[in-house]
Amino acid sequence: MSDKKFYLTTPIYYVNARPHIGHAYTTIVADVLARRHRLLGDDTFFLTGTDEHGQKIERSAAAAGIAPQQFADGVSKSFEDLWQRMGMTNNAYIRTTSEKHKRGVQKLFAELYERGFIYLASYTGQYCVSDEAFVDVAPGEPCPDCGRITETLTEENFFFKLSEFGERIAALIESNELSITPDSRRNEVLSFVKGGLKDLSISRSSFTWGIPVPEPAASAAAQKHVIYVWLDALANYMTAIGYGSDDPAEQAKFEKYWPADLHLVGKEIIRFHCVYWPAFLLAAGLPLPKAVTAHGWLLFEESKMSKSKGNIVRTETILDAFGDEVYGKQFPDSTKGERDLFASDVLRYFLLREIPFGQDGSFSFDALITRYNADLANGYGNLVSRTLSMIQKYLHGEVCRTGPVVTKFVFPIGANLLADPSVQLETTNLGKVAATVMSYVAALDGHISSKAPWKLAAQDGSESRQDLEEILYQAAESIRIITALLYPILPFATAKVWKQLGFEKSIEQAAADCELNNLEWGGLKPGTKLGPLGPIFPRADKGLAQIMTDMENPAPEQTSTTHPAAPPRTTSIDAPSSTLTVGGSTAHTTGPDNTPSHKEATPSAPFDTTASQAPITAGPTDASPQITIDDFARVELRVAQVLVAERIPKADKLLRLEVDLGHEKRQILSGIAEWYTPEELIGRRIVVITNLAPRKMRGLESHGMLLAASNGEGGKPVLATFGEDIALGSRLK
Ligand code: ME8
Repeated sequence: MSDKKFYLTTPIYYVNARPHIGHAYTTIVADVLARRHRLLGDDTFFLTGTDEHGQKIERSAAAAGIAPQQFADGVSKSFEDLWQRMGMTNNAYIRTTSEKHKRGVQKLFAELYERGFIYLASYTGQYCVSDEAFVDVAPGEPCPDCGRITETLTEENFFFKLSEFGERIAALIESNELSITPDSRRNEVLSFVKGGLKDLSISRSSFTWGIPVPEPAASAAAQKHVIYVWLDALANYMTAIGYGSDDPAEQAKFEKYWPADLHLVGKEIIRFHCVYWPAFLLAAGLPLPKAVTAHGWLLFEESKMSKSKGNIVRTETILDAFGDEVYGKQFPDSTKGERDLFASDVLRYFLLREIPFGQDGSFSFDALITRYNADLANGYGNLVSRTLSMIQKYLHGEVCRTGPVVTKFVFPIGANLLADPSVQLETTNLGKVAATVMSYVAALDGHISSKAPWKLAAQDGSESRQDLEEILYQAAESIRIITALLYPILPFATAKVWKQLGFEKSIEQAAADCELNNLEWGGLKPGTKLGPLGPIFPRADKGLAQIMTDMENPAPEQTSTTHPAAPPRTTSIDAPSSTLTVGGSTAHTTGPDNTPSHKEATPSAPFDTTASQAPITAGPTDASPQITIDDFARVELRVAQVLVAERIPKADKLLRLEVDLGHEKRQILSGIAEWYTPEELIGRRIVVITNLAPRKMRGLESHGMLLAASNGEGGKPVLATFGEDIALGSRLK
């Protein structure tokens, strides 16, 4: 046992949609590191959880037609269930709607207020709901981080004196007291901090789904405020281990584990963790986390996999497909739990091996299958089964060594292994470990082939018998070491290999007893009887890629109609917005077989000026896939009034409109110039799709789309409008 503690965290995930493999990636990396630190003997605490407050969640719940708490309960459970299916070893699962968290956040806010770091002021500026971030852009301009539409806010807010902390934070980063890796992220944060920090709004008063600002600050404000969701969320790292609790046991836990040793995050939230969070902690007089490490993004079809873009791969697809089709077919009597853990190993290995840590990396089902077959089925798995079956066949299942010890070490698993940095699972070399270990597998395979134990077995005489024993001992002992090295990455599969090697103690217990850290040659004792043998990694058929693709894109009749908080499987909330067939437009939204296609996930629109595109027509056509009510709810349709309409020079088909949505005004470009004069549009109440990603045309941004129906193919589009009075901004549902 070491006398060190190791507290590591993942981001807490938003509950606006169910998990995808991007979330699994961070949680897998954290679990690998947690297992590694436990086997080193560190008192390890691994935290994950869900981020459940804020405007984004409030709106998602409203779109689903259920209360935010009920919505959050459903999605948070789908994250928690998934981590359980995957055998994650998190020590706690924090939910920001839990009472213990709310108490802790209010304590932190009150602390900052009492120490004079919070003041009340009025805020007018742009807010990106998707990132839950205040952004420094002009009205109408998109968010500089995610490119989505920003909203103009004018609110009474509590402000945090972030501007006072720039120099201290820069010094802490430069001295590495707050370590940020990789360097590119460290430089990004430093240049942001050195560019000057502005005070930060840390409350919201225009909606209610959040933790109320506590007294005495609350009484100082004219309105009711909820705490800004990022202050709320970041505090989870402390509330989960007892901050804000009256219980002495919880307080002791906080004393023991805080500060965090490592916050593991995706690169897009580095600023929140390396600027805002340290500033809050400095202001509250609390110790800072020791390190923040940012990984890159999993890309699918070249762009970041994200819930709102809809280009996601669900982890459950991989668990079900690899679990049932590969493991389940080999072991028909296996439990679902075993199949899940097997498939989880496959994904763990792939992500660590394939994605250079810190960089973006593409995901594809083909690559997953190819890597699995090459490294696990044909590589490690084959090495184990050929070695152990030779011991079974030639040595009656017993690891023997009756002759003189010929060699102590087998290339390249040599005496220097303990010191070899390329097999130490640290954040800096996560991707390399799997590659290095696989190079050992290949070398050992070659060594066995060159010594040809099967030839030795066919010869008579004690010398050839001793040589046979020696080479098989070397192979089995090398497998023990390789298996110990791979345990944090492949906990399920290595447990099976461990048993087959004949160890009575399970690999988990050996890890807990710090025995896996013993990479000294000779850990496998001569005389050890092998356990029952069997395949570890059955080969995966190439056809599995199609099975997984089909699972991600179910035929319309398979699409569930459950609400987003319901358990998987449905495309409902994760479906790409571009696959929604509003009013029956199909041409650009479905694949050839009429299933939603990731490839064609570029939003296409009726009057988004690419006049060749099919307009949204009235009424479903036969070609339209069915959508769920949740799909429909994702499209935000609102009543707007045209304030300005004008032609755009050199764009015959395009009009530039300014529309009033009640609480905000927007610019929209529309390809209706052939059918409508600007004059006949001004003053009309129309329907606008307001949550489309902005598009740039002729150097101008379009922030939305008008709704209309065409009279036949290519006929005049007629704008949807209202026969009765209706307030601007009202939502169509
Ligand atoms: O940002 N590739 O939550 P979130 C790799 N609630 N990792 C990805 C990924 C991708 N394509 N997509 C998501 C939030 N992730 C806040 C965090 S923490 C106090 C609050 C992973 O649901 C990655 O870790 O948007 C990323 O930082 C995180 O999920 C964002 O999850």
